[in-house]
Amino acid sequence: PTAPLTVSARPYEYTFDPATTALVLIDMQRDFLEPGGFGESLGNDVSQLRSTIEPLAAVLAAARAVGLTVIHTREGHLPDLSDLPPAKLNRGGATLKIGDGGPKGRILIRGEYGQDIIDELAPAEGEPVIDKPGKGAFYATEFGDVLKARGITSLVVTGVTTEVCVHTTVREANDRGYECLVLSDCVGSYFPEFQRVALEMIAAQGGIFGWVASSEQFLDALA
Ligand code: C5J
Repeated sequence: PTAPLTVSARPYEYTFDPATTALVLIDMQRDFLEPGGFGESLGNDVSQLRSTIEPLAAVLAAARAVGLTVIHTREGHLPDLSDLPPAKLNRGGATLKIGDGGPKGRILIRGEYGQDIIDELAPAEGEPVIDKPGKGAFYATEFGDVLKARGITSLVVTGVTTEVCVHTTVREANDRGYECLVLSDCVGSYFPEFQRVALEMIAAQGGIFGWVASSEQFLDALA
């Protein structure tokens, strides 16, 4: 066992044992972060999310250096769309729907170029990559089993988008007993006001879903 570390965070200090903590990178995919993908087809300005890449790359490097478990997720669907309910397909009024052909391949389809993780944060050998059909990382995936098998009890959560897949995953995780720290500059939203409020919602009411800290505060704790 390693010594617990403490991060200055909201609403109060977050203490974690690196041996039982995973850094989770949610859906840092070309389809959300680059032009021509799902995010842009929904009418969003993808440049809004790109400020997360640099701080997250620094956190990823530091996590790897200290041997923290690193887990990536990718939102996406099977090529035959059998895991895509109409309740998801028909959301959003997009110009391109999930499964349609776009400049980076079929939108949010597993195996397509646009559905994969951006080069800057490419998974390293041995890091689990969880393919998920929903917003939350636990729904219809092996994520929970991977965490249990590795004895993980705390999650440092990053990725996009803050109010959608990050929030859903943090809520699912908290209900399952995981302590979640969300890194404020390593999560991104297409809507600045959603970003601010989504982070406040996590730390409000004594940390109803978890804790919030900056990447700098987290890196200070790891140093
Ligand atoms: C969305 C996500 N926003 N990864 N997905 O549809 O947040």
